[in-house]
Amino acid sequence: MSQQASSSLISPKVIQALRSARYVAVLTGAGVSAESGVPTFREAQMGLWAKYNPEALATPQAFQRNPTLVWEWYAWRRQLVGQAKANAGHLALAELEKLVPRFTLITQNVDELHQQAGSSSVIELHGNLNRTICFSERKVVESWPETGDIPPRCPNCGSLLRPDVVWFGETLPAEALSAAFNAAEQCDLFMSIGTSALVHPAASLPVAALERGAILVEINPDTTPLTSHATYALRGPAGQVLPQLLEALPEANLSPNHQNYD
Ligand code: BV8
Repeated sequence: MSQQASSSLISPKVIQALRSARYVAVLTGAGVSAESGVPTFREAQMGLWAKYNPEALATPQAFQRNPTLVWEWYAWRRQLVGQAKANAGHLALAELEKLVPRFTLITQNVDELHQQAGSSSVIELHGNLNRTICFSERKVVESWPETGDIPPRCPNCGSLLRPDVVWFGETLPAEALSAAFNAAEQCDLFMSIGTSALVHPAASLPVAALERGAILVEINPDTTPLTSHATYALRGPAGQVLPQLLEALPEANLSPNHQNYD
């Protein structure tokens, strides 16, 4: 049964679990970037995009039906992300990586803010909206002649260009996905942070960790389908909870039989 804790009252048991962990795997979602001013994927979109359902826009069908609209949506998100700064939650995760024996960061986010915060190896399950690929060749295109076409066209084959993100109905990058499941299956502590745990196969990662006996910590101001399965559910914003976890980590008053791994 999960222990519900508000962010201001993180039980010493969570700290101790984190302190004792040999291998921490983390899955982040759009909630981790919320405090950087990047709207989460499912919260009402802002302004011009308020009338669109992101799930309906993030599909190859939507792009083929209206490439200009989908390209403009990503261009709007790209400029939002371009102005965003990594927040205290991103920075705390970059710190945590240095404090545990083994650490893997897996993200569903496409905003590159974990890399901006200094996280060294980030598994991007859903791609990266700062990268552009050719719709047909699926190869990264670094630059293209500005012809005013929206979307621009591939300088190599003339097909439309698209953001290098995984749309609904598209398979995830095989290497990233298998690395993510390896981490989930080998870790002894899994953290699900800022995700509604609705999108598969990413949402199966915390379950895979639980099935292998890992401790599951969820950090989210709201409940999700995962909350009742979490060993510890910390109910608060990542930008507050993660720095508190980091602060408490070194001074954790460990039980006498704690085995020091460092
Ligand atoms: C695939 C990139 C083979 C583009 C995205 C099994 C079961 C059911 C359905 C499926 C299944 N297998 C496949 C599917 C279909 C589908 C799917 O999962 N559908 C769901 C919606 C039912 N999956 C796919 O199509 C995947 N492809 O599996 O291929 C296949 C295909 C078809 C059928 C079978 C197999 C591809 C999925 C990837 C889609 N691309 N994004 C883009 O970004 O534009 S997913 C999109 O959702 C984003 O990447 C986002 O990251 C991701 C997950 O959402 P969250 O990150 O969780 O964001 P959300 O807004 O939902 O939640 C934010 C959370 O943060 C909330 O809980 C909130 O409370 C919290 N929060 C808010 N503030 C804070 C906070 N937390 C902490 N701190 C805060 N301050």
